[in-house]
Amino acid sequence: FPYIVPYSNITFNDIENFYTKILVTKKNQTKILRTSFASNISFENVPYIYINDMWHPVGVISAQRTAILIPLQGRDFNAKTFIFNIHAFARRQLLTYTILLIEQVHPLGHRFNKGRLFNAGVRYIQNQESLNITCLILHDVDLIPENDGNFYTCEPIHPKHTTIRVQQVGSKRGYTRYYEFLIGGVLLLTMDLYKKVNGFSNLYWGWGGEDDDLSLRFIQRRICVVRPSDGLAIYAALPHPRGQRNNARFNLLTWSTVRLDTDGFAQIDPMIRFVEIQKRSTVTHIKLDVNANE
Ligand code: BGN
Repeated sequence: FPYIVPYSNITFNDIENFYTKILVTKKNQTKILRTSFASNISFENVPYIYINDMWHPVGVISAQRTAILIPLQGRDFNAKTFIFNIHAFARRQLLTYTILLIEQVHPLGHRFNKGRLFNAGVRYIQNQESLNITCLILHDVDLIPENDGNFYTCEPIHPKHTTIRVQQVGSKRGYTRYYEFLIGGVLLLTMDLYKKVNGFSNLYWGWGGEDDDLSLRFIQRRICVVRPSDGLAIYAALPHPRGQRNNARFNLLTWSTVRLDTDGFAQIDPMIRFVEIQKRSTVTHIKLDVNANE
């Protein structure tokens, strides 16, 4: 039966306090740092209720039913900070939402395959029909949105890329801007759009390129990506050690569009095995073997 967790009792000020401080926990260290939180968007302090694996604002009907998908391998220290901050952010925007941690736990020591994790996460959502998700948010675990005007809503015919400017927490170098083509970091899109491009390629092992591959898929299907304005699309990046690079990424990208229909979401099932699904009110933690039957 539905129950309300302590979050629903906290006030606007509490949430804002949480938000202006980012907890960085790396191994045994815990630091509290301030971000450049600069919201001028007003909102009400609406209580939230957890029903059938989704968080709902009480007395409000959200326009969309949103799933926030976070692929990861290890990096628990980032995940905790992320979850803590993203709940408050989603509630200030009155979203009806669920958060899925999609973790690669097997094979052990194998390089990260973010594409497979996203494809698996979307398959899980599709199989849970009662969730009835209309908006997918593909989110890096180390990025915290800093402006409430950066709306986490899906556009009907355009994917939305929201990580335009990113600032390392604790760094004095200011915001970094990436290249026009980039869609990595945070991407919002409908289930229909995800299927239209056959999701992500399953072939990228290690850091880099899988997002550029998805970008090429959109171009091939003549789908334009939109972005919020510069001032709104700002993020704080949490510190973490570097992942192993994928040296095959340039070759893979060369032939990306040729593989669109035969390498992606439609082909994911035999490659994955759900090792464990842990449901908590704060997060559904899906643990995966991403190299099954290979
Ligand atoms: C790029 C990576 C992206 C990554 C961004 C931001 C590649 C492919 C080279 C053609 N792309 O360089 O995957 O999201 O940096 O860090 O490595």
